[in-house]
Amino acid sequence: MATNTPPKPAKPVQPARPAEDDSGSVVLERVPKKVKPPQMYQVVMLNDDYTPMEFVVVVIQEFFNKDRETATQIMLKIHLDGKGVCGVYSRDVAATKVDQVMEAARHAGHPLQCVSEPVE
Ligand code: TYC
Repeated sequence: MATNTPPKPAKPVQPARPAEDDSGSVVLERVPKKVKPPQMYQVVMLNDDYTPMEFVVVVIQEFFNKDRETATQIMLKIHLDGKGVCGVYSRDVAATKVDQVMEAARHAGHPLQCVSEPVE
């Protein structure tokens, strides 16, 4: 899926359900909340024929906090496979990474593209 996927609407909080205690009084039982971990998003970089390899390596090092060795491996995977995951983040952080990469590429005059997509 592409970058600007709207967040899923939050489910309503689980209501307390009415019940009766031993004396017949109506009481509200606490229902345990079902808490799920937040949806995570992977930042995927796409290959193109024009962006220099060195630029991609530096971008991956700078914005995804990878050492040069790891950044080079990720860049080569993108170059060979057409795309590759640079990191996995919460929705807002992933969107910020995409913006940072796209702005750096635009500023340098390279066509490098990057998207975020929900992790399955
Ligand atoms: N294919 C580019 C080249 O040969 C290098 C490249 C790698 C570009 C990864 C983009 O996301 C990318 N110069």
